[in-house]
Amino acid sequence: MCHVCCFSIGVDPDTGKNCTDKVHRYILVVAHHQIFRSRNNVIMAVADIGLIGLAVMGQNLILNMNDHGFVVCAFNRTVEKVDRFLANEAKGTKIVGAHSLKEMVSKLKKPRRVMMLVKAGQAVDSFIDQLVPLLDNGDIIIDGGNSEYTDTRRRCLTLKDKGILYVGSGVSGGEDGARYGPSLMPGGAPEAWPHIKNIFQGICAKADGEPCCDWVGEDGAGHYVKMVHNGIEYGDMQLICEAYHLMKDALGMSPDEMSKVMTEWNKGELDSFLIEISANILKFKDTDGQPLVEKIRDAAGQKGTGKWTAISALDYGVPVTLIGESVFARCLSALQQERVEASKQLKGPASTKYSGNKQEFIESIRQALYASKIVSYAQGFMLLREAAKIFNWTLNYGGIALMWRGGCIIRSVFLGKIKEAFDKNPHITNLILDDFFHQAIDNCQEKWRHTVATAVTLGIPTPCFSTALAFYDGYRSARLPANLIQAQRDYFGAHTYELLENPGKFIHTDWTGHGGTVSSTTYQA
Ligand code: NBP
Repeated sequence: MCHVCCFSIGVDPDTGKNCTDKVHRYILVVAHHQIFRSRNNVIMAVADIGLIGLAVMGQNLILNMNDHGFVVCAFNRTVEKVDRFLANEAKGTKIVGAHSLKEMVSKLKKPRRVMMLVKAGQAVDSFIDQLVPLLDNGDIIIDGGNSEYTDTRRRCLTLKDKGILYVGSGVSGGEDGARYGPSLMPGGAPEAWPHIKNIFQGICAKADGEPCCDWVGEDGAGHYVKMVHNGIEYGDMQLICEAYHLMKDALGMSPDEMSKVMTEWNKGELDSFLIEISANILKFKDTDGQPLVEKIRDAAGQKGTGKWTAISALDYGVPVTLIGESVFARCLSALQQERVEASKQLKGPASTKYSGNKQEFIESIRQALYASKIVSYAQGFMLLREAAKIFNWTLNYGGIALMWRGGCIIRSVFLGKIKEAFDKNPHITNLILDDFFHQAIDNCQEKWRHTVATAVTLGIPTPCFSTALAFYDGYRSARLPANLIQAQRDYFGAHTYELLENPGKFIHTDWTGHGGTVSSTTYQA
């Protein structure tokens, strides 16, 4: 008699005898069921989470989850990649695979948790469409890609009607972060959080022992916060590039010298991942012994999240000038051939060399970088505050600073100070009004101005240092020249204006003596 039949009637297959022991009979029947189920392709729900997308982020996140004791079921559109992954990177782990979404879903414990790490856009919608018929009420779909927050809002709403809990989570830290601890920014259906919290807070980076992951807010909040994070990343990168440009052109420093300076900066208030890698990049030599960085074509690429942040800032009327300039700086860099031609014709100052004290100017640049960075983060949080108002999100700003404190590309010591500022006063109007940052800008102000003025004199572009300073001066101005703009608008388009002494009451003036008294309500200029 075969083992299955023996088990089914309670016969010990080794002895052929009827088993009278109750417990043993029970074990035999359970064994029978297990063999029966596997022979009939009834699959056991063994996995804590399913993960779709076996490119760099997906594979590393799966391995990270496995390290933390979670059983992951892997799936990918190109199914051969599942087998390849199981036979190589995932060999010897508890990771299981699936050759179809149906198989993956059948291997998941309930409520089922499915995370996607696929190309943002149509691929996400396509997987959602295929998953929904396979899932039950209360199951969870998580999108860990760089999706636009507007898409995440739409998906949250649509899936809510279908009883599925949808989460859009920012994932930052690149390949290494995904493998050993990313910064995670989940938002969406709040009912999902208790079911994913253990996994998310288990695998994320830790800063001073605290997880760099917490619930961000409703619908698109997670992806919005990730978008602003990426915008700030654009700003930080451009600021470092401006410091590099000044040291290289104004001071004539070599990459090795600049690397040493950045290594020093990384020991103080600028301590951050991006300064650290910039120091490493500057000292990196090509096979011929020459610095590799100087051989790289100066045309920056971009995937869009910086641009989305700037668009969002324009949409909601928040002056996020530094991120905007950093996106435009990449656009200008991309016109490389045009610039090469223009450089042959357009003249600047006779010399780009700084004639003052080199060490003092290096310190000025450092202070300009620090003050500009403070302005950039202040602008980023202004945008988050406005978006929270518009979308009715309850954002925990100190928590967001902590999420960015470790694991992600903009991780830095500085973010700890931002968390402290929000802990002290969660309702602070603007970060630069916090005592610590206010004082820090005061300390840097003179050298910041000197750096920008020198850059202008020498003809070295520093769009982000400059715009940060212009923002600072604008923000601290009780009176700006916008009164003239209002007068101009009213002059040519009867747009009306308010008087200082009577705010809220809009009036129109017939400036030319031949205009009418009717004001405009529709024309915008
Ligand atoms: P990619 O962004 O390169 O995406 C590769 C994955 O998307 C593969 O699984 C691929 O399947 C799948 N895919 C594509 Br491409 N088109 C598809 C379609 N039309 N339908 C279904 N699946 C499709 O991978 P990644 O760099 O690991 O990034 C994953 C997500 O995480 C992206 O949204 C990315 O923006 C985000 N992210 C990336 C990083 C990073 O450092 N790379 C950091 C943070 C966030 P296939 O194998 O069959 O082609």
